[in-house]
Amino acid sequence: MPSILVTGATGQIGTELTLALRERYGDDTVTAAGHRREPPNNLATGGPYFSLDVRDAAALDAVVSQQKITVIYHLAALLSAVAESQPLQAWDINMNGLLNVLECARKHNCQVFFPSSIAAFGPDTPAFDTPQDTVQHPSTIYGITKVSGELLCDYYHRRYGVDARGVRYPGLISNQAMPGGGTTDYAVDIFYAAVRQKHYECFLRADTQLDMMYMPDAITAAIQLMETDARRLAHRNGFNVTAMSFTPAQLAAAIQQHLPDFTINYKVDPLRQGIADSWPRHMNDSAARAEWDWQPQFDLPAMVADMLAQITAKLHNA
Ligand code: AKB
Repeated sequence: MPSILVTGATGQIGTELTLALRERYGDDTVTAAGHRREPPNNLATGGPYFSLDVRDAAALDAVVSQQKITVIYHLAALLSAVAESQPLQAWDINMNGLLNVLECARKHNCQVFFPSSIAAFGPDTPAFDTPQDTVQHPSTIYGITKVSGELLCDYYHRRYGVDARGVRYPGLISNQAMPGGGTTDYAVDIFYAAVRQKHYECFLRADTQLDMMYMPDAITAAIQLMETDARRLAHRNGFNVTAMSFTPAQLAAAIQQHLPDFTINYKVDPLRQGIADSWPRHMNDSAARAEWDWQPQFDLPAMVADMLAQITAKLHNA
């Protein structure tokens, strides 16, 4: 049985991943570590929980030693828009945090999951059918930390044999912990606004097409990749994965299928629009499909139906 540590456990991915891992492997075998946000009750009391800043190498090492950790899902990071407003802090958290995790993994022989992003690509990357192996010249500090992270994980595998693996996530849509400071956050915010006030003011242009994924598929991707027999993997880090690709106008139209009164207007935020315009529109994820059987379950209509049902119930019970 693995003994797992999830860093960034109170974040958008971490909250749901921790609960899914506890369900799969047992509550006591999954240690959650968060830093900036208060942990929700089910995270803090459902299994081991530590308050941990991943930049503190000694504190990280102490948790890994004490809990006899064998697998680290390293999710602690600043997202694209907030990183752009604090580039030095983004570098510090995203790069030094990862370096500490990889050093710990080297020392304690742990497997590592590192989430890269569509942000690891830049304006000169092919925007459609974006290949697995292609030009990576990101123009944001977040993207620079993501492409550097992919390379660092590959380096630790080649040089020290650390079993580091990862995917390039698209925008993630979820209904438990809110995302914070990302460019694709509109695709979550829109659902809360649709249920609460039947109107949303979108900070991206109507025609901004981006890859997206519903959180249950994102969780499956991480666990499935980590459990794949290493002999199948020609790549290790930065697997392109996507489930759907749409624009804000298309998402609004899908919501209107359920809520005909829903309306949207656009007030473009130049920072986040500039970031979105530098990312690919639709990635090719055939390497993930071939090497570890990646297969998303949710397309746009299925995701919208589930999101509206979950958020309606959540706001009703609040
Ligand atoms: C963001 O918008 O910053 C993230 C991402 C695509 O990595 N959701």
